[in-house]
Amino acid sequence: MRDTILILNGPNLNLLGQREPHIYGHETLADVEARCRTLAATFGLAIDFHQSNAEHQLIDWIHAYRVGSAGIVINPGAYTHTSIAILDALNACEVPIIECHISNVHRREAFRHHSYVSLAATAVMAGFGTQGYELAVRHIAHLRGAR
Ligand code: CA2
Repeated sequence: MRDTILILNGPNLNLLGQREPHIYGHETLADVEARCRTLAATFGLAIDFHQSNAEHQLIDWIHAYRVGSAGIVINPGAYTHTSIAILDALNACEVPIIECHISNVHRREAFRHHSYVSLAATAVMAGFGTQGYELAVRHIAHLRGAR
């Protein structure tokens, strides 16, 4: 647990690589998972990687990792912009939280410009494509070195 990063993906991200490649790229979530695992291993870290379309499931995973894990990387999907429940769960966390968006939400529709999750996040990534997940893993490894 101490050496494990939880990577969470919210609604519709199971479709990654299958639709809207001009926004989200061609990689699937399985590709992202594999690259994060390989990178994390170089830091002696493990990855627990999950996707759900259900808000309560995401919250249950956050609760399970909120204390004692290496950190949480979360792409909450559209819940970013709507979910006070996910914000409350993240506010109960004692570990670093990296909010990760594949697209640059600030170049998109106005409703994507506000994030509840950012109120609890240690750091926020947007617009790095799927590479953002690896950058987030790298940053958690960096923070651990500093702890
Ligand atoms: O840019 C991101 O990573 C987002 O979190 C993705 C969410 C969107 O609601 C946020 O505003 C920004 C949407 C995820 C939908 O994922 C799909 C992937 C491929 C095809 C269709 C949907």
